Amino acid sequence: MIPKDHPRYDSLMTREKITEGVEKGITGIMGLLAHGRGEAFDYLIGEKTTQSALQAEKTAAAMLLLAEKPVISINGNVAALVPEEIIELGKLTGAQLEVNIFYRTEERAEKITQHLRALGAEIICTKRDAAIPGLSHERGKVDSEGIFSADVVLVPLEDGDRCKALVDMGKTVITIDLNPLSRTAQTATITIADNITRAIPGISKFARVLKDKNKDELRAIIQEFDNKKNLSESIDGITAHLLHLTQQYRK
Ligand code: PTJ
Repeated sequence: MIPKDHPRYDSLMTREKITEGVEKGITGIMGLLAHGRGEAFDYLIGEKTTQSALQAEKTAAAMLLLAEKPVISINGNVAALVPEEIIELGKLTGAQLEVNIFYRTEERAEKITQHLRALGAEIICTKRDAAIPGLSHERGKVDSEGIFSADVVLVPLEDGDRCKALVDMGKTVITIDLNPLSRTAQTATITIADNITRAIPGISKFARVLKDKNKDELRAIIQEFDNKKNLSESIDGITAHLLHLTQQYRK
């Protein structure tokens, strides 16, 4: 039991969720490695949502709301960390949910689906009857009525190869990845360099505000956004945070 007044309470609770996910068979063992990497990058940005991430979250909300067919891809880490928040975002933006895991086993995919259903997810795309071109057999299988035919896909904590293959299909790809240097971060249409535990509620918050705006206002938000510039600002954010820390140590 982690005491609430522990200075690292939030971070430790997030760890508990990931390890529980592994115990329940929802999260893959590789998910622990990915989580550790995420934690390290979160330290580097100061464990807070930066201005550049906020801008990316706002743009992502506008894109999901403008999409004809938005889909949110869910893997083992996402299902363990933010299942309710993802379901809420889907409802707010009209996005369908699809379980799409990298280290695939049927058993784990089924457990994630059941986990989401138990928490109130209504429609989950579960077919694997279409293939993303350019990806080897198992890793490329998706639902023809889900990711395959989506115009906008939110793929948090995604592998770089699959992210690129989705972009190559002409889709608008939004990713959430604390590492602004990752291939996924570099390849996606929009990269949100923030912890998924903050990013999903952040996108939902913007979606609630933006859902009553007209389409031109949403388009204007998207047009203003430049992913390369935003990524460079994310890296600048890390540099500035480190500089601030070194100055404190030198005092
Ligand atoms: O459940 P599966 O089989 O689909 O597997 C999921 C993982 C995440 C294990 C798989 O997609 C994978 O191996 O991903 P990578 O290539 O390790 O990339 C995950 C990225 O997410 C890394 O760049 C991490 O820094 C980042 N990351 C990890 N935890 C978080 C995160 N980004 C945002 N929020 C986090 N909590």
